[in-house]
Amino acid sequence: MKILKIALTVLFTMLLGVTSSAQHNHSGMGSNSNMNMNMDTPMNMTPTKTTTLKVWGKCELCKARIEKITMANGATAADWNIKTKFLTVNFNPSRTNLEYLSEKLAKAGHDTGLTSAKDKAYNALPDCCKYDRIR
Ligand SMILES: [Cu+2]
Repeated sequence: MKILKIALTVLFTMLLGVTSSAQHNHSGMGSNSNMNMNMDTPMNMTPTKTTTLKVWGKCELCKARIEKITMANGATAADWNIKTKFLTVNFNPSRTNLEYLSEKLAKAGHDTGLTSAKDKAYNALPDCCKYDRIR
């Protein structure tokens, strides 16, 4: 019985070690592979942050694209309002940040409150998504 207890303790310690080293290896931005695993890990003590960013767009396709890009780049929640053009985003500041998300959205053709999309990126949007640019 005692041996079993020791074996379990060792196993548990090993599992803990694996989990915590896996977490440390994630600097966040490039890879999405293990994102779901880390999102709700109780060991992850950094509080998430909710903020808004103006993102220009036009239709439901824009909404899907904007939210998809935001989620793919480290956000834990994303909701773009088609009327107000505000993206409400929740993220862990140790994983991503608003400037980074903004640049990714601009690369897909969406101007934001922080970043202007290149003309080339805007022109590559489907016709239904060509919102009126203010600049
Ligand atoms: Cu659209």
